[in-house]
Amino acid sequence: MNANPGTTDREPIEANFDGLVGPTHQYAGLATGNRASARNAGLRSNPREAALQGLAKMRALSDLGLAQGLFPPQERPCIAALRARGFSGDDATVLRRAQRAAPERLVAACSASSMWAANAATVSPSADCADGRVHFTVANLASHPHRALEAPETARLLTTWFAPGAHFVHHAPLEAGSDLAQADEGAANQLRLCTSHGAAGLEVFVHGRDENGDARAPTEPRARPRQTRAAGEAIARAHRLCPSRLLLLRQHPAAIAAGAFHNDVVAVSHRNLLLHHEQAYVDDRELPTMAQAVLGPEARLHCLRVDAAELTLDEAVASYLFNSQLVDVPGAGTWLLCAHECQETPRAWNLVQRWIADPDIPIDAVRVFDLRQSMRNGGGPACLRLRVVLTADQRSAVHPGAWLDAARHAELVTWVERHYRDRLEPEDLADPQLLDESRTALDRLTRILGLGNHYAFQR
Ligand code: SUG
Repeated sequence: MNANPGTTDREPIEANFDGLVGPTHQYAGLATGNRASARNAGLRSNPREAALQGLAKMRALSDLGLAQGLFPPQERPCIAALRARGFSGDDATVLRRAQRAAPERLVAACSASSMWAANAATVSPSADCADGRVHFTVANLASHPHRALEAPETARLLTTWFAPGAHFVHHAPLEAGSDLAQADEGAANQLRLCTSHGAAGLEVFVHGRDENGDARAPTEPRARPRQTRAAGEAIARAHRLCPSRLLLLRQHPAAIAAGAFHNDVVAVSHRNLLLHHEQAYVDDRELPTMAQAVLGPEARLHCLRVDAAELTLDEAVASYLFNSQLVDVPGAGTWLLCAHECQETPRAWNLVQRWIADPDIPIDAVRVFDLRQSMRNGGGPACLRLRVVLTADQRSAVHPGAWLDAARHAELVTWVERHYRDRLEPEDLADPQLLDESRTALDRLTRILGLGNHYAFQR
């Protein structure tokens, strides 16, 4: 396995680490404010197709010459979470009892939500941090029980892939607090603007709620913000970010109510380019000035603000246009990687065509991905990946099992085809056979990736 796919020079690169979809991928309607999750609750899912769709995206990026990594799925069903709720007996009994007495706990304990790696952590490149190391803060995902379960295993994985020491620093998930005052959903609410990935950048942390609001306050669920300002402040301190290169922005309540439960549903940044909906923020007037100051007077900043007249918030959420990935393809410029739903939303697709045709806008090509299995739960291309900027030395310090190339892709496709079901109904979740299949699959995966005894059931 080539641990250094892509460019050969020593320029820092941006690597994408995608969450591999797990064998219990399902539609449980668990996510407040997420329209797709609510709309598709109870549908039959296809975990095999979901995993293959995700792997196809990873393979495509790797084939384009980008550094592509992956995060293995988490252990689900999470029997420990059910035992912690007082369910006892052997594992099959725990599943049965939970299904009878607390079905909502069972579905949460089965969610494959760790696939949305943009929510795994907030990452600051070493160029932004006073100690010159890459900082990670695991997201506590405290606003939803099925997502809060992810944090401990995410922390274990990140320290395996990025060994703490000279290059990487890891921070535990923030204490969320009883009023969720430090609720944190990771990089999905972080933007970064810079001249090149290796240069110091402006980090923008986006929140839906400041210290005066309680996430449990009786607002309409779909308008309930998930991320807090206090979380951004705490992360900025922990990561040792420079205050002049930090901006905290408030999400517009209209965007949250329309289904932008994370900022990455209405905005995406890539080096000196920011693409966002005009209703993304309450007040973003400071952003261009601060970004220009960080980039320097010579640098060109592209802030592409899409008016509601061109694309409504509803269209933005339906198309997931702003959840596209923007990547530098070696020798071929900047590409926008979008979901099928973007192509199927006429005004979103027109915008993409216009941007590509405009020589003044640094987007050169578009590529469309079929991620429908994930999209039905509100997870688009950008949700599925965590970006990590790495210097050449940092890159060679990453665990070799973390990377995906054509050979590993082929191995994982065979693995998925052998171990994943092609249909899963809500009532299947308590099937002890599914637990067995999932554990067998994950056990094999740890061998493929050289992960050791990563999962609790292996220890
Ligand atoms: O937290 N959906 C996820 C989708 C996360 C998308 N991530 C980003 N935007 N970065 C969520 O809302 C749905 C699970 C279910 O209903 O079964 C869910 O958790």
